Amino acid sequence: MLITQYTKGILLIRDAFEGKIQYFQVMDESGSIDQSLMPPELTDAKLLDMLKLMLLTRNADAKAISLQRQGRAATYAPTLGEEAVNIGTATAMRKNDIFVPAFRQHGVYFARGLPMRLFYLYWMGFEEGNMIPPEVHGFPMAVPVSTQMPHSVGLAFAQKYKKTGNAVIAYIGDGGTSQGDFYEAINFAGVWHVPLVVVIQNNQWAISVPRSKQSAATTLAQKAFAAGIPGVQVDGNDAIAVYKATAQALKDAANGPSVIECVTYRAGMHTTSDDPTKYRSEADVSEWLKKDPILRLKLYLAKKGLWSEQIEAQVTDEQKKLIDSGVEEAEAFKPDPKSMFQNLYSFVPETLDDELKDSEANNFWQGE
Ligand SMILES: Cc1ncc(C[n+]2csc(CCOP(=O)(O)OP(=O)(O)O)c2C)c(N)n1
Ligand SMILES: [Mg+2]
Repeated sequence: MLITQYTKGILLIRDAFEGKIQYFQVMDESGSIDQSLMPPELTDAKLLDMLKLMLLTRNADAKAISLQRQGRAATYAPTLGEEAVNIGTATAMRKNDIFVPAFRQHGVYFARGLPMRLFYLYWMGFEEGNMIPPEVHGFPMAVPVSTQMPHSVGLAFAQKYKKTGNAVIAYIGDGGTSQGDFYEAINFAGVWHVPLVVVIQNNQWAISVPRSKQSAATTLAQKAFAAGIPGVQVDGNDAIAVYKATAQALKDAANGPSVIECVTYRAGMHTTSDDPTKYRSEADVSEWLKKDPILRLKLYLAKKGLWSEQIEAQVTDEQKKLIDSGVEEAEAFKPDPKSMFQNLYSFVPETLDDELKDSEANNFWQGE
C-alpha cells in the first residue's frame, strides 16, 4: 500500500541498496574443521597457545567468582563461554594494534600480557588495577555501556592522522549496539575511513534483556551497512573463525573500518549480583553449552594427538599457580586512601577537597 503511494508518478524504480551478511564457521561443535578455510599461519603450536589462553581465561574467571563469594572481591562480570571471542580476536592483533574493551574481555587482557595482579586488583575495587601498562596496548575497562565507542573511533582517527599503521579494535556487547554512542562511532568511522574494527560480542543477553528484544534486525552485523562499512557475522564459539575474520579485518583496516558480530553465549550470570535462573530456562542454556568454545578446540587438538587429560591437568596446575600468585599480590596491595579523591578529576574540586581535608583531619582511613 505504502509502496503504491511512493511509486505513483515515479519514472525510475531501482534498488538503491542491496546487502547480505555472511556467516563464518571453520570448526564445528565436534571439533571438525573445513581445512580449506584454515588460515595457514595458525600452526598447531599457535592453536595450542590459543587453547591455553582460553583455559587461563576460564580458570581466572572461576577464581574471581569464588573470591567474590568469599567477600574478597567486589561485583564481577564473568566471561564464561565467551573465551573464543576474547582469544580469537586477541591472537589476530598485531603487536601495536590497540584494543578498547567494554568489561567482558578479560581474555584479551591476558593474551596481551596484563599481569594477573592487575586483573584481580580491579575486580577487588581498586582503580589502580585499571591502569593498563603501555605494553599491553589496551584501554581501561569501560563499564558504562558503549562509552568506549567514541573513544575508540577517536583513537583510530589519531592512528590515521599520525600514519602509525596501527589499527584499533573496539569491543561492544549486543545490548551496547542499541546505544547512540555505537551508531555515532561507526558513522564517524565510515565517513573518515579510520582503521577501526568493531567486534560485537553478541552473547544473547544484556542482563535480563534477550537478543530478540534488543533489536528487530536479523543480525547486528547489518548495522554496519547504515554506516557504509562492511559487516560480517561469525560463529563466536569458533576461535579459528573469530581469528580469521579479525585478522582479515585488521589487514583491511588500512582502507577503512568494519564490524564483526561474534555470535556467542553468556553461559554464566551477567555479574555476581545477577541470578539468571529468574529469566532464562535451563534448556536454553544447556543447548548452548553443547557449543562450548573450549570443548571444540580441545576435541580438534585431541584428534591430532596434541591434547589429553594429562596435558590439561599439567596446564591447569601451572595456571592455578599463576592465578594464585596474582591474587596474593593483589590482596597485599595497600591503597592510598587519598586516591579515591584524586583519581576522578585532573584537579580535586572544592567539594571533594573539603571531604579530603576532613578525612585527613579525622584520620578516617586508619581503619581504627
Ligand atoms: C550507560 C549504561 N547504562 C546502563 C548500564 C547498566 N548495564 C550494565 S551492563 C548492561 C547490559 C550490557 O549488555 P551488553 O552490551 O549486551 O553486554 P554484556 O553485559 O552482555 O557483555 C547494562 C544495561 C551501564 N553500565 N551503563
Ligand atoms: Mg550481551
